[in-house]
Amino acid sequence: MIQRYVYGSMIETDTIPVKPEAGKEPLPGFTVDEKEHSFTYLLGKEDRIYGLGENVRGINKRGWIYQSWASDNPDHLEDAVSLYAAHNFLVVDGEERFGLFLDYGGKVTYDIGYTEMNRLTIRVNDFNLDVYRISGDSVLSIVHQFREMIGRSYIPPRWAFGFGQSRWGYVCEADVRQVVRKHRELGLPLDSVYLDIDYMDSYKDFTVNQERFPDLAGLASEMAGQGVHLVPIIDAAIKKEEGYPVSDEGIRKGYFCTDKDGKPFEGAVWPGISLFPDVLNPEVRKWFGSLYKVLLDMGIEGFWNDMNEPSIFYTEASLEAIRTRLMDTVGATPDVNTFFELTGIIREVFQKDEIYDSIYHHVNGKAIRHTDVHNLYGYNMTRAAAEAFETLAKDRRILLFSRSSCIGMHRFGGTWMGDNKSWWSHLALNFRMLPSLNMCGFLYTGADLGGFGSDVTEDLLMRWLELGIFTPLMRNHSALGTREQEAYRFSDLDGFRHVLRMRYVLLPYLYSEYMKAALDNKMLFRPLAFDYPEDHRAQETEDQLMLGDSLMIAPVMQQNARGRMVYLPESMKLFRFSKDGRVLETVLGPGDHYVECELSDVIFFLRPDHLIPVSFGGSCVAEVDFDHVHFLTYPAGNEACYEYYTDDGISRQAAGMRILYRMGEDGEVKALPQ
Ligand code: MIG
Repeated sequence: MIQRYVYGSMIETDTIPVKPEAGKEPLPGFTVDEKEHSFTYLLGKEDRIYGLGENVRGINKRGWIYQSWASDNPDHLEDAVSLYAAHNFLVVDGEERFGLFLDYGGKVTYDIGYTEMNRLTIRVNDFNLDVYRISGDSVLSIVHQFREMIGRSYIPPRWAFGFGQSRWGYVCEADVRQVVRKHRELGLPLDSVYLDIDYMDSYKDFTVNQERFPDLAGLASEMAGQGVHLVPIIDAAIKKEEGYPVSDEGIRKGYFCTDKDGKPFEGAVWPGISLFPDVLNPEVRKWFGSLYKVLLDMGIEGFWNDMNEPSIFYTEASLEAIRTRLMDTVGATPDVNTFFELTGIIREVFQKDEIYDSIYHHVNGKAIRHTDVHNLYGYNMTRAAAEAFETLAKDRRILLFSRSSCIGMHRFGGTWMGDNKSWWSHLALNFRMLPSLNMCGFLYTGADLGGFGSDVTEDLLMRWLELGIFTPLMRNHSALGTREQEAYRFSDLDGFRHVLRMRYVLLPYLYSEYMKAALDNKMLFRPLAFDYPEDHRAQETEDQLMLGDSLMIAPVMQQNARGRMVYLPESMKLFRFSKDGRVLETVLGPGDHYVECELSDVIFFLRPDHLIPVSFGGSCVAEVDFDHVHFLTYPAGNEACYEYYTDDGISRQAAGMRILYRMGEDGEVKALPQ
């Protein structure tokens, strides 16, 4: 059951395609303080809080303050309160059980047992929002109802489930060719190479640097011949430059966000002083989306949208304030306090709230302060592209994912988890975000495998890939200046080859489960607590996840570990695939087990009377045989069935087949007649 509550009058977000009627009675269980702009709920001692999509900390969110405020925070530690996206959906599970969604584009603070351990206080910036309360008899039913309401999740082309190699630092054709050649020569599977900002001319969107990429269309088709897709980045900010058509036309037509006087707002990002397309305005969205055509026409079939929080390094005004402050120190003898103040002053300019306060959108003739809709920016940039693709690429799916997002964007594209670090703690953090993102409709997601910032180690990359083989987006990405982290840079080539190949072996299952999750509004990754709600140990397990109908995953996320403890809520069959071809299958009873997992081993667990369709792999998705699958099985006395979804992997309609496979008494798995 979903109930809608209206407070003031919200700025439309287009998150919910068909809104239920609003009720008149007050929001049950909450104290609503209109002056404080807050909603307060008393938490039971054992209540668990799930959700908030992309954010820091645990699967159970209790015990911290979180903020919905899309932020560019490449150095996030445990004390961050928000990351790149803003996802306003949570579920309280305990004495009562309900979901809560805030339809709102501004800043929201969730004090979940931080100020007081038994108090949940949600505070919004201004009191104009819709709140939805969803009740149900399980967390999964609540999430399902929510997902039905917000609409179907984005479906990428099937090749986007292949392995992608990326680095901020591939600056020319030769760099791209080298990556592909290395992968093909060494038998490392590969489906895509990502182009970061250096493919552009002076960081200008929709341009190509003619010296470094003299023939991008030619390169794209050469790569297609090798089963590889090029995926260029598009940044939110448009370089302000006379003679650059995007800048000129946008200025002429009034398509950029403005300052309070109605002049185009200028902020500095990679291209230098830049303008920000007013993508909240439908006409601008149409225009901005149409610009992608230039790259589609070159044979490009996928994009990643970056910097769309939007990230703004500084403005002229904020620089001037720094200059003035620094000038004050000339000739003076600064004391220690001044010294520390000065070290912070430049850094603090970055993404300052005051900058956002000075930006305006213009929608339907009305000016809207950016601060009130900040979290909707990345969503609408990505929506602009997706809506354009509906006509520019009528019949086929285009890969599209975004750094910033808000619920609603899940219909238009996927998301990656933004800049992380080559840290074991970020591997674990990225793992824990998978189910919370799924709750919010984001199914096509994954992290920068190996970590974006800082220097990776061989074992961290291997372990991260061992998680990555299960995430829909499987991309190794790293930052300029960090240690090179392509798999072929390291010594255990057999290990990396084995791990990457396992992705392709598992693809029939992974794709089938992804598609069913998208089409049926289900979660792909679930905390154990959602599947085994009565099991106290399951409720506390945050380093294992259910994946689709049949699997549980428990990756090794600790350095120098050669295995790990795994908790089984029921009996399961452990599979361990080693690089020398050995496959171990052992049934383990419920309870705790130490499971060995050498550095390049791939382990997972199969539920009783469940099946997993697998293939013999391939060096790219096109080589995987989805029509003739075979099965990993764990017969445990009952009928074991699997509903296998398959389609052509590219049509927009995604009108595939669902084939029911059943395992007979003899252990043979056969398709049931349709
Ligand atoms: O300020 O384009 O998250 O993936 O490599 C950094 C360069 C800008 C941030 C993205 C990252 C990308 C990088 N970008």
